[in-house]
Amino acid sequence: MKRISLTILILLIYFGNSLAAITNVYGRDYQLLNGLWDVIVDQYDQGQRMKVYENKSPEGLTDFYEYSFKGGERLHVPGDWNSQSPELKRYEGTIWYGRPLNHVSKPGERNILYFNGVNYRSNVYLNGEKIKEHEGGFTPFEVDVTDYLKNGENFLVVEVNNTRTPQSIPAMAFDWWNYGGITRDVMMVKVPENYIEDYFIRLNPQSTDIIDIDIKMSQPQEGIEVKVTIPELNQVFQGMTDENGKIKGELKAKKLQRWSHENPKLYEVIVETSDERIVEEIGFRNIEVKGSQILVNGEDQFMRSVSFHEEIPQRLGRAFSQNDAVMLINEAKDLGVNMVRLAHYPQNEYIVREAERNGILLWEEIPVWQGIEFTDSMTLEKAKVMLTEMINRDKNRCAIGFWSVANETKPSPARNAFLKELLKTGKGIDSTRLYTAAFDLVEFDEDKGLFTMEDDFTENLDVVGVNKYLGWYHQWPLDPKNAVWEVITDKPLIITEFGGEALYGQAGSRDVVSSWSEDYQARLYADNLTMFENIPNLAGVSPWVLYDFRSPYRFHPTNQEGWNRKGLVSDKGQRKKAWYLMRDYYEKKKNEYRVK
Ligand code: GCB
Repeated sequence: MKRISLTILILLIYFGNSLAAITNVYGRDYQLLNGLWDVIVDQYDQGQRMKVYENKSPEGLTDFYEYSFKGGERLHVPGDWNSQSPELKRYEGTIWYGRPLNHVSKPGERNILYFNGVNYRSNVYLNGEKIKEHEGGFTPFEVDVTDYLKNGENFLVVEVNNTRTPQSIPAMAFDWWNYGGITRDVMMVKVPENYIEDYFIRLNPQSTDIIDIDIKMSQPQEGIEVKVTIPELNQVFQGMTDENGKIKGELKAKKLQRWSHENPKLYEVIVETSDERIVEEIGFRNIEVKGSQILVNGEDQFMRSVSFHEEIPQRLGRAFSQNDAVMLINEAKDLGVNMVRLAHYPQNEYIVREAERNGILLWEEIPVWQGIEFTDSMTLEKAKVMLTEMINRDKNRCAIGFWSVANETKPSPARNAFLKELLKTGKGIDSTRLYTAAFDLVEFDEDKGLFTMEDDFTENLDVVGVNKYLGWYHQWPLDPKNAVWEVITDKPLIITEFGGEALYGQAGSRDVVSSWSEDYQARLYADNLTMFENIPNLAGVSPWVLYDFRSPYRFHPTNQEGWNRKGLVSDKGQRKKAWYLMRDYYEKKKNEYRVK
């Protein structure tokens, strides 16, 4: 009993104030804290002992400190550290970031310091005092700093550490670069004393014209009037908060045009109180499952997808800006996609919003990627926090069609319990999306002569993703045109990964895997596309992967050199032969599934 309560206490201290709650930071009054920050590279983790967060300078003749933020290295924020200096290319450890912060307090104004993404652990200090800790590299976190700020100059310090550990998510090894640093925008968001903390505005899943509204103020105060206006639809909702500071309501919008791939209609939505006005663009659409079909706005749709990492291969670094988002989304669009699987973690908001503007549905997932400690209760709490932060950030984005809780996990009671908890957490916040996960469990059953899969956990999901590398990690057990699948037949199945490696420009035999040639890769694609015709419940495919990406997993000295070469497009942006096959396949699928 004692032990249990102690664990709970530790979890509460650790995660209790971790959750980013504020919705739509980019629609608010904010100041970017981007730019060059002073840094201290702390390879041996001595900064805590030296209290570098106090940012002291010597006073008197006998005083000295063996550190200083001033006059040393500087790093760009946002930006991973690995791409900013050759010495930091493979760095895994601690870097201290520091910067001055000027402040003039205004009556009735609160200041929320908001980090869009820091990989992986962060400790935040303001004027020498620790004000926040956070774990997780791909979701935002915030801290109300109003009471810590003084007028004039303040000093902000963030200790960032990207050391891999067995209890991290992702854990010890993963097939992408472990970029460290303050990789996304840092903002100071200015809000009134009692502000609109959170809202969830979406189409009622059972209707084509009822918009459901949930609003939560930062303080549990009754009787605050909140208004939601959609000018183009001539709709206004007005409500009063209850004693918890919450409002529930709905709008009926007869002439609503639903967001779709063909017409990604977004409406200006204004959420306001007498003290605050937030302007936002929101789309409205339905997504549901019927048998083995995925219906978008009631129409059976084939998911023509592709995956990419949050990486600009040409720059050898993490994507972090609107320009980066445009580059990635445009390359995906050229392939003819109507969906993107954001691999393998929530990517920055620029990417999500750019996809939405382009009518691209998104599969968003947390980095529960192989090797996770499913028996560890702290790990589960971390995963829940990540899922919550992801859903809180993006629940108003109609582009999000799928929340995925895991990639390539193996059945076990501990795994099942862990993932079930995640589904419960997710659905507790948002029950309007399809819940899913990707598995690599499909095998060829010699006796039946069929591809099958065993994993009872899939019963809990709306859609099942399958990663299967036939022609690469697995040999074909039979001619692709005779390769029939009987896999979770009562649900929609998306092939969430398939593919093989090729070096752009490398010619070789289309029959030899080890040729690492474009010719072999194209043949592998042709074979897989042939097999896909024999998957009765196939609702979409997502080749792995759009771009070659960097990965310390990949040792081959001439063909890989630290790159996963499964890209349809090379790291320099050149399209490989398989790209053209995929584009033609998607053109064909688009015509087969044309929206009436
Ligand atoms: C997978 C993983 C993905 C890897 C890929 C590969 O199954 O989900 O993260 O990058 O295989 O290339 O092996």
